[in-house]
Order: sequence, then C-alpha cells, then structure tokens
Amino acid sequence: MSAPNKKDKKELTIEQKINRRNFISFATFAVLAGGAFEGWRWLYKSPPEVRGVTAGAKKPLRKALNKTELIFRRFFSDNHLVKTYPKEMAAKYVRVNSDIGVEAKKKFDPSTWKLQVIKKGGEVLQISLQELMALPKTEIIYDFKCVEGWDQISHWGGVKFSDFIKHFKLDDYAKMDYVGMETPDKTYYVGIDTPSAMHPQTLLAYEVNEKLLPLEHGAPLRLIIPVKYGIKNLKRIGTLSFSNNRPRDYWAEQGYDYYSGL
Ligand SMILES: Nc1nc2c(c(=O)[nH]1)N[C@H]1C(S)=C(S)[C@@H](COP(=O)(O)O)O[C@H]1N2
Ligand SMILES: [Mo]
Repeated sequence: MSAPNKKDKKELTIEQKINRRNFISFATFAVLAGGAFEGWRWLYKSPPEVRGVTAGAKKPLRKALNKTELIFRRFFSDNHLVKTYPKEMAAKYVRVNSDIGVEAKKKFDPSTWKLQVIKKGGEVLQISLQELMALPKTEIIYDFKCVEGWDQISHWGGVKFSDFIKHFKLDDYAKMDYVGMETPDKTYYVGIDTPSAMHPQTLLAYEVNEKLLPLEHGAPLRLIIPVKYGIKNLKRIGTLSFSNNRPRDYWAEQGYDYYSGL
C-alpha cells in the first residue's frame, strides 16, 4: 500500500528537509569540534613531563609511551635474548656514527682514564681498564640498530654489566630503577632502566672485532646494550651512577623515546 494521498501538513518540503539536515550536521560538527577543543585544551593544560627527560612532552602522551615500555619490560623479563650471528657475518669495517663527547679534535688520553662509579654520599669508586679486563670476557655478534635507519652486524667484547655489578659489589645499587652514564666531558649522556642494563647481553665493551676499541668507537670503554637502539650505546663512559629517578638523557631531551627499546 503506497500513500500517494497521504500528503498532509506534517510532511516537510524538500527545502525544509535540507535545512533540517544542515542543522543536524552543523550541530554534530559543533559538538564534535567542541569536544576536540576541550580534549586539546586538557592536553595543553596538563603538566609536562619533568624537564630534561622527554623535552616537556605532555604527561598523558608520555603515559602511552610508558604503556609500551611496560609491554617491553614484560617481554624482556622472560629473559628474551637478541638474535646473535656467527663471527664471519660481522662487518670488517664498523660504521662510526656520531661523535658527541668523543670528537677527534678533543684531547683525550685513554691511558689515564678510570671509570668513575658514583656511590652514595659522594664516594667515587675508580676502576681501571686493567681491572675490568681481568674479569671474564663476554663477546657478542648482533645486529646493531640506529634510529636513523641503518643497522649492521658487529662484533663486540667486554665485561657483562651484571658481572661488573657482582664483582664490584654494587648489587644494592642495581636495585635502583636507573643507571646513568655520561662521557668524561659530560656532553653525551644516557639513562638506562636497570633491568635492561642487567640483561645478560649488555656489555661494558672494550673491544670491537677482537681489538681494543679505537677512539671513535668509544675507547677505552663503551656501553653495548643490544636490547636498545644505538642512541643508548654510549661511547667513552666517564661516569656511572644509579638512581630511582630518570637520569638525564641526551636524545630523550630531543624528543626521542626515553626507553628506546627494540
Ligand atoms: N659519546 C657518544 N656516544 C654515542 C653517540 C655519540 O654521539 N656520542 N652516538 C650514539 C649513536 S646515535 C649511535 S648509532 C652509536 C654509534 O656507534 P658507532 O659509532 O660505534 O657505530 O653510538 C651512540 N653512542
Ligand atoms: Mo644512532
């Protein structure tokens, strides 16, 4: 049954229909836009992350990153190991990427260098390269990845960070949340969550391709942390400290992810 004769006053003319639709879509737009603006304002007004950690990223955004960090942490707590390769696959010429704090023009004498471990109450433990080399050596051949988009299988040797902690009786320090490392001139610095530092593949490295590190690769001692991107693999460690607050981090200050896990 059609209703051709049902044309009564209730029926809207085409024009009225269009007006009404326009009104509905405008009202919808206004409500959504208002919501978006409020959302933006909420984000804008929300407190920034502590300065020097994520370059003032808004806390709610930081929350999302912290969530991914939690997922990664759970993943690694299963003792996940980064893939390793046979020695023949390691690059003969290991790329030199960036040189903040290890610049060729900068005077640096590796023979007088000591690793400075900052302990509680300002006490500083000074450790020579010889002492570190006397500990069991661990080698790793893995795919080193830089956030700039390159990767390279490379071969490193040194002391497992966890062996170093045990040997120098720093176990109580390793219960803290973060490890901070800085170059001797303090121009490059990283913060590492302690579980990643204690990961069985993390090294305080003094060798590349079975030879002592050249200056441009961070002589006499650098961090090799395969569960993280290159930016966290600090070359030429000067000081090492422990804390429950995030230590300052050079690339996190430029807006990169603090955790920078793979
Ligand atoms: N002191 C210092 N360490 C550093 C850097 C730096 O500029 N200075 N660059 C980082 C980055 S971005 C990468 S990819 C690796 C590169 O290490 P490589 O030069 O030995 O290949 O070192 C990391 N460690
Ligand atoms: Mo990098």
